[in-house]
Order: sequence, then structure tokens, then C-alpha cells
Amino acid sequence: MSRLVLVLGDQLTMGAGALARAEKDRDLVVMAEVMDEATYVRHHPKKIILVLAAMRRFAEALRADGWRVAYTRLDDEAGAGSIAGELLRRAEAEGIERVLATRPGEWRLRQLLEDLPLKVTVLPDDRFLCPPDDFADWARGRKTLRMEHFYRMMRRRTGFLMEGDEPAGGKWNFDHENRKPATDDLLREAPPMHDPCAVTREVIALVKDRFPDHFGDPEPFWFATDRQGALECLRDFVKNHLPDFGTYQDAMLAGDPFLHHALIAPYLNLGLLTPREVCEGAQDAYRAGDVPINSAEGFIRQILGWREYVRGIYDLHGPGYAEQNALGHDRDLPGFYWDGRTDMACIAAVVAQTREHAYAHHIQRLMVTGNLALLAGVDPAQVHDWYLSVYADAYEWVEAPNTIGMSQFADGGQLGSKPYVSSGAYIDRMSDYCGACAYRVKEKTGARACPFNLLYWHFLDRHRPRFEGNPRMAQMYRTWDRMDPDRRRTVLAEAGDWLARLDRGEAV
Ligand code: FAD
Ligand code: DLZ
Ligand code: SF4
Repeated sequence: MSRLVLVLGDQLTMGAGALARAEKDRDLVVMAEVMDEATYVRHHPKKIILVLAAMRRFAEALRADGWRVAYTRLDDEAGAGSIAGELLRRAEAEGIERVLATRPGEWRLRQLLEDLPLKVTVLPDDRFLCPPDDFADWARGRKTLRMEHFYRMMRRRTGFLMEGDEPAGGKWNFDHENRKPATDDLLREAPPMHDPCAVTREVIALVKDRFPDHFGDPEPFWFATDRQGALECLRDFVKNHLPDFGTYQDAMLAGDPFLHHALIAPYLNLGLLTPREVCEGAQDAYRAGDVPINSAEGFIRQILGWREYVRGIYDLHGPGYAEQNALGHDRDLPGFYWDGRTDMACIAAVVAQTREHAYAHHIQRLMVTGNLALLAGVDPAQVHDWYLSVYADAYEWVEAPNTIGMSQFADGGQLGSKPYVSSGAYIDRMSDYCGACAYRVKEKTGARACPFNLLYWHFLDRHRPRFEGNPRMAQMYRTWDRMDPDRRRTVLAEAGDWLARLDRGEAV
């Protein structure tokens, strides 16, 4: 008997999940561009273009491979507008009631498949290197679920960067070598920018027409939209940037949004690249002597460690992950996260490149926009909504643990042992933003004092009962307590004034 084979927009991997179990000669692949998925948050136009163009090109590749594909475009009048509606419509039209699906990334869609009045078989998403049950086994009985422990288990289990039972290079983690600021370097290769193909150009026109008021520039559009293009990006990264990836991983430059980052998260998350082949690419380059261990290890840790770990945390937690608010923060997200209008040069730069490219690298997300939202006490649900909307690689399973857990400490510390907060000194050390800023990073009080300097102490002071017993934060509280009481009062009063101006919508 025939089955409908659901392929979602982020399941574009040949031979994976449901496609591995389906049969070309009797099953019908269902793919659908639907308004529900395009608007459950107000995605950046570049992300919508990327997903829809990649879906269309994947459908072409499936057909070329001999599959029958029922494809619905966003502007098809018969389209039902939702994944459930499309499955029901196709089931009725074809007289088929059985559905094969790959487990969706998000709880929202997992629930939708469960509720469907059809016979749905959900298969595991076998593109991940750690299946959910194995993560649950690893987590069972542990007091804390630290990424580093998970990562070592994954290194042993997969054999990546292992020499027998020992880690390559004699250490599991080379992070202490990976803290250098970058200098402007005209010789640094720019990442590959792909000219849109005819299919992509058609999607660009559609998205410009349908989502004119979503935050972000649809053009110039430069992402790859098929597997071939994604593989080219991976090869380019391994050759031109991986050797310096580790060393400059935490660096930020106003004039270069990309530095030595891989820019592959959108492709990994769509399924155009698999985590295994990406790790193999990095490992091969290390073994060939083209890439030093600090970079190979640092990069593989992001994929084999962090990416698999956040997936495991999201699955383990269950629905509602993004509703946590352990610190009770309730301030509205400032308007400058959307319009970039602020005197803070670092925030303005990150928002501008986010609008232009739907991209910011990890330290910009964590230590600039994330840091400020946490210090200012912004409602984590609104912060989550922003990150899920504005980046081309954003999907809840990966974005929410990074935002709610790592960046906003809204999970109460399940993911990190201390909050990622810093004063302006960290941003100054790792970037060139401060030189051009209206605020003064060296000033701790006064009208032009860097807001990060004021808010840092305000955060520590208002959350003292929760954090002062944390051994990793003891030094921060000692420094605060040694400060002259008058100065402490001034810092807190000025931080309060700054926040009040923010709340009144004044320019800050
Ligand atoms: P690189 O810096 O070159 O890293 C290589 C790869 O490692 C990435 O492509 C990614 O697949 C993986 N990786 C690195 N760090 C992480 C991490 N912390 N969690 C999971 N995978 C990681 N990543 C997403 O893929 N989608 C998101 O929606 C997302 N939201 C984030 C929100 C916040 C607040 C923060 C702090 C981080 C978020 N990240 C997210 C993680 C990380 O910032 C991005 O994966 C990375 O910036 C993507 O750019 P890149 O491909 O150039 O990565
Ligand atoms: C992100 C996205 C967008 C913008 N559009 C579609 C779509 O039209 N059809 C579809 O099948 N998937 C889309 N997606 C990806 C889904 O939102 C994604 O599968 C879920 O978020 C689960 O991770
Ligand atoms: Fe950002 Fe402060 Fe530096 Fe300005 S001075 S760029 S606000 S860290």
C-alpha cells in the first residue's frame, strides 16, 4: 500500500530518516511551502528564501533520482497553509492514509504529527550523531549535564580526533589557545557568495512580495541553496579558514562579520550537509597536516559537542523549553534590537550585519546582544523570539538551548555553571568596536560610561542571593564588595537611570 512521505523544509537529506525507509515505486513524497511555517515567527527574509529555494531544488533532485513528489508552492491557490492541512489534502486526493515522517526538530511539529487523524509512522532523525535515547542514557543519574563530559564521551564513541584511547594532541580541549583578538587583514579570504540561480530568483521575488515588513534585507542573497553549493562552502572553509578558526574564534571586527567562521550552520540545519561529513572534513585536514590541532579540535567540538549536546538537552527537557524564566526578567526587548538605533557601537554593528546577512557569529550573539539582554533583564521569551527570527540558521531545537539556556540563564543553570555576563572590557579586548563608540569603555561611571560597565554590577547586585555562593562568581563579588560604598551607590543609581531611559524609549 502507498504511503505519503513527509519531507519538511529542514529535512533535505537524501537517504535519511523517512526517505531511507520509503520506496520510490509506490510512495509519494510530500513537500509543502506553507504560511504557518513562514510566519510562526517573523523570520528574516533571507532565511525564508533559503528554506524555500532549497526545498524546491531538493524536490528537483528527488525527481531526478526517480521519486514521485507532490510539491506545494506558497502561492499555489489550492495550498492549505499548514503542514497538517497539506497532509490531509494530499491524503484525501490520493486516497492514502498512511504517512512516513522523520521526527521533526521541534516539539510544536512533533505534537502536530501526533494529533493527525492519519496513520503516521515517525522515524528517528538519523542525521544526528547522538540519538535521543543515548543522550538520555548519558544524562541519567548525573547531577549536572556539562557539555565537556558529553563531548568526551562522543569523541570516544565516534573516534573523532582519537589516537587509540587518547585524544589527539594529548588534550581534550585546546580552548586556552583560542582567545586572540583579530586585526584588520585585507588578505583574509572572503567567504564564497553564491549568485542566485533561476529557482532562487523566483523565490526572492515571492518573498519580497509576501513578507515586505519582516526585519532583514532579502538582497543581496548569497547563500547556497543546494547540496553542491553547500559542499563548496565546506571545502572553501576547510581550505581557507579552518587553520585559523580556533585562534580567532572569539574575535570580533566591525569591518568583517565572518572572520574565520564556517558559515555552515544554515546548511547543517537544513540537512544539505551532515555533521559526520563536516567533522570528517576537519579531521582529514588535521591528519594531512594542513590544520593545527587547536583549530581542528575547537571546530569539531562545536559540531560533535555543542550541536549534539543542545539537541539532546532540547529533547530531554520536553515541550515548553523556551518558556523558562529562572531569573524572573520581564523588561521588553529594546527597539534597537530591530532598528539598530543606539549609541552602543557594538550593538549597532551586530544588528546591522544581522539585518544585512541574517548572520552573526557565536561571540557576537553571546557576548554582545545576549550579554546586554541578560544584564538589562529582558524577558527571555522576547529574546528567544528575536534570535529565532533573525538568523538564517535558527530552528528552535538549537536556538532555544543557546538563548534560554546558555545566553539568558533562564533555565537556572542546567546548561552553564554561571551566566555569560561581562563588562565592556571583554568586548573591548576581543573587538574593535569601542574605538568608534559614543560611550567610553574605560569609564565606569558618568554620562559616557559604557552601559555594559554599569549594568554588569547592577546584574550581580540584584541577583546576589542566587549567585554569591557560586564558586565561579566569588571573585566578581569580592571585587564588588571591595569597591568604595559611595561608588557602588553611584554605579547602581546610574545603571538604574540608564534602564529608566531605556524603558521610556529615549535614545541610549
Ligand atoms: P562556526 O562558528 O563556524 O561553528 C561551526 C559550527 O558549529 C556551526 O555551524 C554550528 O553548526 C556549530 N555550533 C557552534 N556553536 C554552536 C552552539 N553553541 N550550538 C549549536 N551548534 C553550534 N546555532 C544555530 O545553528 N542555530 C541557532 O539558531 C543558534 N542560535 C544561537 C543563539 C544564541 C543566543 C547563541 C549564543 C548561539 C546560537 N547558535 C545557534 C550557536 C552559534 O552561534 C551558531 O551555530 C554559529 O554562530 C553559526 O555560525 P557558523 O556556521 O559560522 O559557526
Ligand atoms: C523554516 C521553514 C520555513 C520558513 N518554511 C517552511 C515551509 O514552508 N515548509 C516546511 O516544510 N518547512 C518550512 N520551514 C522549516 C520548518 O519550520 C521546520 O521543519 C520546523 O521548524 C521543524 O524544525
Ligand atoms: Fe559596546 Fe561599551 Fe564598547 Fe561602546 S564602549 S562598543 S557600548 S562595549
